[in-house]
Amino acid sequence: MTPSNTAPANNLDAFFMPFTANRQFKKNPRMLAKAKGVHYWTPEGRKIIDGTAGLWCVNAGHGREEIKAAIAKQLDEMDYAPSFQMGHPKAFELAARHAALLPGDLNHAFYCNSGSEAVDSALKIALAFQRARGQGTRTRFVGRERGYHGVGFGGISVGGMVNNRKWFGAMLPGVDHLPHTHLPQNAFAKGQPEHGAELADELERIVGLHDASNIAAVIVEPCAGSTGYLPPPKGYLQRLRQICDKHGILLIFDEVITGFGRLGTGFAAEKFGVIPDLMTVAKGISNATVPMGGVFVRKHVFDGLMNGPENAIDLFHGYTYSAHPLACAAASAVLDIYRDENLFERAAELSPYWEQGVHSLKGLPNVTDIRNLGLAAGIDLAPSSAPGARGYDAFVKAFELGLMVRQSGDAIAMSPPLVIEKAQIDEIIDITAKTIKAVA
Ligand code: PXG
Ligand code: PLP
Repeated sequence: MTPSNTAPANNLDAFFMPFTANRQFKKNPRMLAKAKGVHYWTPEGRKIIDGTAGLWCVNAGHGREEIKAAIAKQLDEMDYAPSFQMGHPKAFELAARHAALLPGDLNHAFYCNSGSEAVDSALKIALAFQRARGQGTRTRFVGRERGYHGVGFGGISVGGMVNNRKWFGAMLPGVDHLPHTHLPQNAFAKGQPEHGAELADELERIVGLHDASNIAAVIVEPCAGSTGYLPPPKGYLQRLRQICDKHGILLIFDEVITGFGRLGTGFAAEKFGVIPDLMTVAKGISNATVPMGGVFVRKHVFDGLMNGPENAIDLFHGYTYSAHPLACAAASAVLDIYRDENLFERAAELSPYWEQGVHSLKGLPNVTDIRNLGLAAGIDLAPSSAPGARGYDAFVKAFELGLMVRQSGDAIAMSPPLVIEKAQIDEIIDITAKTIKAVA
């Protein structure tokens, strides 16, 4: 059959929507047709303030002309080039720029097309590194409860979101999970909570069970995003780093959400002064204009993989679209924006105002916890008829009232674009308050 243009208008049936209640949505769709700055518009022209930077990804705001121009120019020059045994200049330029931006000696960049691919790539780099240094028995991974590391089989294996795992049978063998860090005694903590650094010591217990000689890497989100935003307890990440160092275990930070400014620094690694051996990124790397992900790798890991004969392939892994020219052009233009508009500093400057705003919601009906760090926050609501029902109602209500939020169970998460203005933060808080009251 040749493609036809006679598809019936308004037929929503064919698109199998990701992470969506398809039948429910199609009965009462929420459509987006246009975006600029910190706003979306529905096809009917209703304006929605973007409280979530899309899906935590449009850090520099929507419709950036500079990115559009860079993508258009690249498309004009060269649409696509392979990166297996050949290359194109923009990939090398971008990697050098990322290396210069990253803390410590995270000096090498592997590129892919999403956070899920970044996680799979990082897990494979960790295994290959351990094997290359003669420690091929190190095949186990350690993740954390409530962690989100995308939807590949590697990512769901180390991830800790029950619904993302329970349907899919056998996953990677040899994975343990650290306990999550959401402690009741930290409720309504502003910024990093006081309690819970000792939860990192669970890694010692896992090492005691399996022996360090069998463990390749630990992967955590430095600040858990998808599960409803859980900033790390004070001292927790430092402790994890120390235990990994003691046992020769690689530490992977999944910075798909925290990377590129969300915490008011380039990366969470900088914010917390803890340098992981590998870092995964996506989302803000290209401001979500062209799909892109990456793994940033420290010198000792990269060097460890360069120890074979010079004519041997160093890593048997890569994607057709690794370092896609359009993604590289977009990512480079985004770096210019982050630099020229000081957006990471801007996020840091706005975060006390944001903190004050979100914590002003304490005391509203059913609000059981509020967490914040940088320019993001999580708000827990007490469950209503069924788990997740109140959270979903809040998400729908907020959209009706002109605000986009994210829902995870009965938690609401918010992470506005870093270009947000104070008056727009006020508007987000105001609509959130109305929403919470409306779903009481
Ligand atoms: N790691 C982390 C820490 C993430 O947050 C991924 C990996 C996977 O990235 P991709 O590009 O494959 O989706 C993510 C993605 C939400 C939400 O509602 C969060 C994500 C994606 C979609 C929705 O919180 N995080
Ligand atoms: N499936 C088939 C049949 C392929 O040929 C390829 C790539 O060549 C892939 C999957 C992987 O696609 P990608 O490199 O875009 O991840």
